[in-house]
Amino acid sequence: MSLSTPYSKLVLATAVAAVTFTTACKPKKAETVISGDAAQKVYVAPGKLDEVYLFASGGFSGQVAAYGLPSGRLLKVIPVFSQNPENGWGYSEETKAMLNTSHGFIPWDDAHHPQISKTDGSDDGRWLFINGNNTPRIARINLATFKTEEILEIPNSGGNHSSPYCTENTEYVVAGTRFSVPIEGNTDVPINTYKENFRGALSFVKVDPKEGHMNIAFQLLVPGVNYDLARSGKGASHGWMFFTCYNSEQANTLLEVNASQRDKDFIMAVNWKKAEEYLKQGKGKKTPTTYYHNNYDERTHSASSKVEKEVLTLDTRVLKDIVYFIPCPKSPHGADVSPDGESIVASGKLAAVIPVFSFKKMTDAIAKKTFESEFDKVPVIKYEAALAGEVQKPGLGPLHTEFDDKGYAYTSMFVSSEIVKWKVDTREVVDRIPTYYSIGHLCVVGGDNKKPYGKYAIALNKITKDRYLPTGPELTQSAQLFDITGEKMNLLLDFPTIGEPHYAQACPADVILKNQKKIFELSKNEHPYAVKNEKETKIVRNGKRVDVWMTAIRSHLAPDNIEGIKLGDEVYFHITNLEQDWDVPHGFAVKGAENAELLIMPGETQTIKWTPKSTGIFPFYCTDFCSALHQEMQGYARVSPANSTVALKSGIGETAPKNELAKN
Ligand SMILES: [Cu+2]
Repeated sequence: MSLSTPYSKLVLATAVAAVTFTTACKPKKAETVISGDAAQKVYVAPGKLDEVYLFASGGFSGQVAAYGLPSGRLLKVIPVFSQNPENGWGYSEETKAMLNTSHGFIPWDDAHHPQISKTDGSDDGRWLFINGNNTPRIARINLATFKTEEILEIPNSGGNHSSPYCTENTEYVVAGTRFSVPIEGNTDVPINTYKENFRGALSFVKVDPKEGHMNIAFQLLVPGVNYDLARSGKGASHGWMFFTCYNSEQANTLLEVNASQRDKDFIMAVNWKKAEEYLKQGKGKKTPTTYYHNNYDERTHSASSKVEKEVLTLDTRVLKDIVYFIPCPKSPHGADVSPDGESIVASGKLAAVIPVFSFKKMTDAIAKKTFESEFDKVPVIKYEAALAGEVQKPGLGPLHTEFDDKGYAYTSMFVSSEIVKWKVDTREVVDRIPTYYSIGHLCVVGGDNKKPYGKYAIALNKITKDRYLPTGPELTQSAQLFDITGEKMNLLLDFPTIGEPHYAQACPADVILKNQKKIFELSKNEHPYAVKNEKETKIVRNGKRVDVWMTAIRSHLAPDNIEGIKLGDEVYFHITNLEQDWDVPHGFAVKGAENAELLIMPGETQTIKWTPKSTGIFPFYCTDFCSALHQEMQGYARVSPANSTVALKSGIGETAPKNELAKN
């Protein structure tokens, strides 16, 4: 079977056959689908900048990667939920607090869905939000600094997968739980009491419009099923969110079989404006829980953790006109909203059609109570009453849809490994192109905006058999770039990615470039151990704790000779980078330190903790090649026995310590 197999044969394949399809079939001559001018279209000449930023999740790496398009060049890995030895994230004393949770220090997670903050339904380039799946969290990255500034734990959730999605003006980032779990009262219950005791929670996280700070405004307690991807309404449907859910069978074991019984699961339509009204009327209930809220303060270059003790909840069994179900075939993965906000596209992974719902028809149906039933006290709208129409014969395994600027939708087909282009108003399929292989999400530049940029679609693939030089049992993960400016889609480029490029968002480079921060102003550095010039450097003992106020500037560290540290001491090197010039970080590493090295931006102060394990002379040095004399940017720390008489001294040049030998 080749990827050009006609649809009529493909549609006969069962889901089981489909799984084998992903590994058994590969195009014989994949390279021939590249058109002649593809190389020119992705060539970015030396010294020229890419046109688009692509932010892709690192999946199981817990990080985010920034790529330039159309070149596919990796620009930066932004550490988020996982420690990162490239710059000391999660190792430096200032950043450890960012990884605190109610389960303790969690230095690794699974990150899936980057989302650029929005103003009037378009990417504004200020922040990038991303979810931590395993220990439910949302992170906010500042796109002026490409640093993670905030991590908020999400309570009452199991698997923060359906997250984080911005509303039209980033009023909220919204997070749905993947696994329903027991929430209130006794949570130590038999697993097979799922139907009685398990519930879902949808979290609405308020975003401060100036600083971006996040707070959980409220949680909606919803029926116990599995929640999957979501999108906010926009334009006509602003004020609503659309989540897909699966496992409406409410099974708790062998979901592969037990959660595929029903023909249809649901889209949950959430009227969050209505929820806000109920909150104003005081109908929210304070529910005790524990979750961590970690903030990185750019003035002190330091993070702190706060423990939150309650959330406001609204129960949809009691307040019945906040949420509605729309039936949706079959094991739906995501609901995507067209640029005008009128069409809600559902992707049922096992469905043979793509249903497109009409926001207007849906609200009419709600007004007329055209319901077919209730599910856990939530009204279920009649399928036909909300349906605008179905995309017929789209392919196998529709998974995720994004939109361009010309009225077309692009749907990834996981099972038949292709992107299908169709017209939003007529729902007619107009083009299809293979992906290599097993595309999950796709991304169109600005593809979830009110005004998409279009031009490129990016496939985020799961499997890359035969596409790259092999690297042992695990091959590189990969994205593919398609030109979507013409009637026909054209493959331009494959490029390897870090981790799993689960989902990505892309926006024109200008949107990000205009905000770039080049240095941290030294004069505004409020870090408690900051020093503004070399004369202020010093070393202080307090019991067994030794603090070193150190500076780095091309091409020396001050002090560079330290004596009088004793075995059993804990040494804290606080290094301030005195440079005030773009792209001149310094690094710091000391022999035997358990932590990774630090990378310190111009004007910033960062701290590494070092507990020497033996006596002797320990070199330290700058780890970031910063000048012709970078190799000379070094120093020595002397560690003496615990009972030594060597005095604590430090200095540089003329002031370097001249201690005598210890007398024992
Ligand atoms: Cu250096």
